[in-house]
Amino acid sequence: MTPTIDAPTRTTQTSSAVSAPVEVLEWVHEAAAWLTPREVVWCDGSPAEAQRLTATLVESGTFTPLNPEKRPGSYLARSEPSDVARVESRTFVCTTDPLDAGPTNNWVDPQEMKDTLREVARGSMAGRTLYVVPFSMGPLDSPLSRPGVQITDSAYVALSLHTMVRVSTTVLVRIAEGASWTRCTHTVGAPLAEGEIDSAWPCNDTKYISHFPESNEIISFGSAYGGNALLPKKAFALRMASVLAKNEGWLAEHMLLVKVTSPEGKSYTMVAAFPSACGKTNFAMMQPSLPGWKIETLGDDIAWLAPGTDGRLRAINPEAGFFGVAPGTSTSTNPVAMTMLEKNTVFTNVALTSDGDVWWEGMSKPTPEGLTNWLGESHDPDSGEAAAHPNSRFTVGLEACPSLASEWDDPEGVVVDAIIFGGRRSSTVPLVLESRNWNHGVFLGATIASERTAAAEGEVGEVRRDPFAMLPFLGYNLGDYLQHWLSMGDTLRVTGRLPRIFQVNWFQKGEDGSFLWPGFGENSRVLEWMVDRLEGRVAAQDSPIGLLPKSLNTEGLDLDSSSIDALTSVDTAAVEADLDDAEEFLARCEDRLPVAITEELAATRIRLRS
Ligand code: OXD
Ligand code: MN
Repeated sequence: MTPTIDAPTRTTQTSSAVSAPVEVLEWVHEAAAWLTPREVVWCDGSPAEAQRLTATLVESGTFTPLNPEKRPGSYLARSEPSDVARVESRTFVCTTDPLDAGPTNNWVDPQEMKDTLREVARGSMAGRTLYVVPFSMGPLDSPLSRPGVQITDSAYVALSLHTMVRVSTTVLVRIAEGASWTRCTHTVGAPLAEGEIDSAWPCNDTKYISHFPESNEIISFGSAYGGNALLPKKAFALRMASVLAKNEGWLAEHMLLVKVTSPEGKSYTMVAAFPSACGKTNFAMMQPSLPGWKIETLGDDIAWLAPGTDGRLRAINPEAGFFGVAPGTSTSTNPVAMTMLEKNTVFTNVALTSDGDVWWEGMSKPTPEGLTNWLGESHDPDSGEAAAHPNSRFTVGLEACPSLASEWDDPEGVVVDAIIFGGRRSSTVPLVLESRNWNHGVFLGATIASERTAAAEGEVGEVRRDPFAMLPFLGYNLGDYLQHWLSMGDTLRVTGRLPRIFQVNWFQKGEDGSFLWPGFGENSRVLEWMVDRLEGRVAAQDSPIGLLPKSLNTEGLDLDSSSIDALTSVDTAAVEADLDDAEEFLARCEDRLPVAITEELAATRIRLRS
């Protein structure tokens, strides 16, 4: 146990001193000497603290309170127009050996990055409050959880952390007892001069989202938006955690987590990896169209998976909230989310209605009159511009979700029955298939590609390879990651309890450009097929790319046989071209690409040609 001393609380905001381990205290003192905040506030995650932060944000103009009769306890924030999404080009993995960051990350030497940041961020908290936020990823005291501490000079970020993770001073006790923890430093990079009026969304045009896996540390400069700033989310729970997971024998994945119950009353846990903005939140809250089926939500973005003492793969959602994409969410696409968002929600970059409520594209038709757009300007419906930013978001706690599964806070996690990989592909990838075995499943994960959306900077619509939906989130070499997945199979195989692996694509389009598959609640038909496979109730049809449904429950759907055929068959030429692209992409791993992946690729080619 490391010694603790009472952390000085140079603030009127916290009523009592927090007992902090010396290592945390020293880190905060060093950061304060470098970043020179006006004051340091130690956060405890209490409702009273959330109220104080909210009041600060209303006072500073960051939050516009919404009409309490329409959206009680809810607020609208508008970011700077330049700070609206994750900035992958400014996201760095800093390892001594560039090969450890691998071919898919922006690499900088750790010392060089530290030296740069020391200069760039010197004094950047001047005139601001440094909030110290201790948090647990996952249920406090779960063997699967990990602690961290974020310092931030953004009240918006500190409040969002209250929703997104379990903020608690108990974490400081665990650190004092010896738990290793992740240091997360965040500054918006906008020092305030004496007497200067603050902007509603302080940030800096220069941004650095830097990860130091060797010292278990993250430093983020210049942005207050989402994954750039809420460091426990993408930076810790995926990039840093993926490294911890490789070293410790578990998996940190960009996956939703759901409990699916069949009409027989039997429950199955499924995890599903999809690239950003492919509908993970809608899937996680799906209302099955098939009678008797039930889906309960455990998580919509990140899952940590580890073999339990029983040898089975178990999962937790390390987060405690949703930071979901608003556009496209409606009572028809996601009624559960619409109920969840009725109150106590922070909206960022959505449109404001004339009666003080929120609106976004896809929420309702027609577009209401008198909207104020995400930039705070009067919206011109004829402009062709969106009123809400395509990456506008809601931030709300897990417990607000009407379909939340009771196991969401279970420290033991849930046993995983099936792993699903998906992407947004208008062609080439069928509606559903099952992998031939674990290694083939890893190959399917390795070859995911998806059409880009607005969740990150870049050309919307362009197909990019996104292995395991982890391309922007992997903290180490992709080749080593694929090997780690293969090795996890070896571990789980010993106990004979391997989850089954499936691939899906809800987004195939017909010649007229419209979606072939109705999606949303109708996706339960695909889950039914998976459950039938798990139970050994249906045979599958072998194909060069995996096991396809012999028949799928399409009863009552307005689908002609040619659509069903397109959804469940193999387009050999398109698959060959896709394999070429995947092969070229994976070749970037050079000699770290596992032989088993090369073998799966070759075997698929042989099957396609025979
Ligand atoms: C997210 C993302 O915000 O994947 O979840 O970009
Ligand atoms: Mn995500």
